[in-house]
Amino acid sequence: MSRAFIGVGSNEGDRLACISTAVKALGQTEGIRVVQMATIIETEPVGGPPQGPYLNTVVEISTTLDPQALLAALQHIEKALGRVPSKERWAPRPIDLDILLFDERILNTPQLQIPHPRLHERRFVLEPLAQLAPDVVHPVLRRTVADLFSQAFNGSVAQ
Ligand code: A4P
Ligand code: MG
Repeated sequence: MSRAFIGVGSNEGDRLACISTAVKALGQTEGIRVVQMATIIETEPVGGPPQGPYLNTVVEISTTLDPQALLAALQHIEKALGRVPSKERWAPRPIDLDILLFDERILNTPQLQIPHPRLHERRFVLEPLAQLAPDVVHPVLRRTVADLFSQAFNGSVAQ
């Protein structure tokens, strides 16, 4: 059984409904159990073309899937929620599901990088992740999530 954290974002359509449908679908996927979900926060878009604000959160799961099978499951849910592949990077989307951390695994293939390569520079990821797992250690940077958050944003973890 592995412990993984999934970054969840939406900035198109009924954002709250998209997130709740996606999290429900995650929990209904064979081999995935949803353990906990962070507070949903509204965030300004980072990068990409001009677009509306996001709702973001992070979900902790326990899973028997390997990272590639988990990615396939996430992409299946994204597609079911009406996400169409975009040529443009960081385009608006009804749902984005990213693997942030997967145990202490480090993976660098063209299809899948774990930890997520931009995790440590993004408030919309670090804030909800720090709420769920402040003591989890980033296996490449060798810092806790709480450390990464306070270092990047001078933030303190809400209790
Ligand atoms: N991929 C590689 N590693 C991973 C991983 N750890 N988890 C590959 C998930 N996918 C991974 O992703 C493109 C490809 O990344 C996938 O086919 C997979 O093989 P995508 O979801 O289709 O495209 P994307 O999300 O536009 O690209 P990318 O580079 O993953 O974007 P980011 O860096 O995740 O940024 N601003 C706010 N406020 N909130 C957001 O949620 N999100 C983004 C997307 C930009 N700005 C944002 C937000
Ligand atoms: Mg993505």
